[in-house]
Amino acid sequence: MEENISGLTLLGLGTMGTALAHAWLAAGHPLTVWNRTPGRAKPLVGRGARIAASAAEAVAANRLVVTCLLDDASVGETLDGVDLAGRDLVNLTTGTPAQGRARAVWAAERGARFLDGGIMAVPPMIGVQEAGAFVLYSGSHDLFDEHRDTLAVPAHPVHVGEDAGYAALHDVALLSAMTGMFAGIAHAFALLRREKEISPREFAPMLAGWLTAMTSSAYSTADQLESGDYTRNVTSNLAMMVEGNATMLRTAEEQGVSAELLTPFMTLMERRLADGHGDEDTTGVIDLILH
Ligand code: FVH
Repeated sequence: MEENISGLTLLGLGTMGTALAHAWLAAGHPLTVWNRTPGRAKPLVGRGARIAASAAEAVAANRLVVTCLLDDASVGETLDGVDLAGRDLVNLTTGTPAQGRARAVWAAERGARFLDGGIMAVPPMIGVQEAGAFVLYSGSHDLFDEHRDTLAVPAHPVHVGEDAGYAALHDVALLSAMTGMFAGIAHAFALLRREKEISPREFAPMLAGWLTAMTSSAYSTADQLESGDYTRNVTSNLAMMVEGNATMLRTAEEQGVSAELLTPFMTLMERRLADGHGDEDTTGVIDLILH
C-alpha cells in the first residue's frame, strides 16, 4: 500500500481537472500538472502545484499519472510518444467501454499499468466528502488498492471490475438512467408551464419526492431480471400501466404539450403487452431493446 500522501501527476486542467487539482493540493499531495493551454495551470502555482513544460515532463515526475481530458482521442494525442514505462495511468476521461478496454491494451503495450475511471460528480462536488460524489474504477484491483488513498481524495472510489471497460459501462448506464429522468422532469414541467397558478418552484419538491419514492423500482427490476420472473412482486402491472399511458397522452394533448419525450418507452410497453405480457412489470421492455 502507498503512503497516504504521495505525489502524482495530473494531465488536463479543464473544469473537472482543476477541481481535482484543488482537492489533491488541499489534501497535501505533491502535484505536478500539465495542460495543453498553459495559462490554465498558472493559478495552481500559488496552491503549491508544480507546472511541467510538457506532458512528457509531467509523466516523468511521478509514478501515478491521472488524465482528465476532453475525450479518449485527446488522451491518445497528449500521450503520443510519451514514455509510459513503469507508470500507473489512471484515466478519468469519459469514454465508452470499448475505448476503456482499448486504452488498457494500449497502456500495457507501453509498459504502464492502467485503471479506467468514470467520475460521477460535477466539479463543485469534488473534494467535498458529504456531496455524495463517487468515481468508478475498473482494471486491476491490486492496482486500485495501491492507490486507493490518493484516489479517495477527490471523491469516494468504487472499483467495479477487472474488465477495464466496466467503469465506462457503469458510468454510461447511470448517465443513461439520468437522461431518462431529465426527460420525465422536462415533460412534467411542460404540462404545468402555461398554468399561471402553479409555480414551478412549489411543484419541484413534490416532483423530487415522487421521483425519490419511485427509485425503488431499480431494486424490483433487478430482482425480476435475476429471477427471470417479470411478474414477481409486481405492484402495477403492464396492462394497467398502458391504460395509464392513454391518460398521460390525452393530458399532454389537452395541455398543448408534445408527448415525444414519453412515446418511445410507451410504444415498447404496448408491444410487450401485445405480446401477451400484461401481468408483468415493465422489465420485459429490456428484452425488446436488446439487439
Ligand atoms: N465537467 C463535468 O461536469 C463533467 C462531470 C463528469 C465527468 N466529466 C468528464 O471529465 C473530463 C474533463 O471534463 P472537463 O469538465 O474538465 O472538460 P473541459 O473543461 O472542457 O476541459 C477539457 C480538457 O481537455 C483538454 N483537451 C481537449 N482537447 C485536447 C487535446 N486534443 N489535447 C490535449 N488536451 C486537450 C483541455 O485543454 P485546453 O483546452 O485547456 O488546452 C482541457 O484541459 C471529460 O471527459 C468529461 O466528460 C466532466
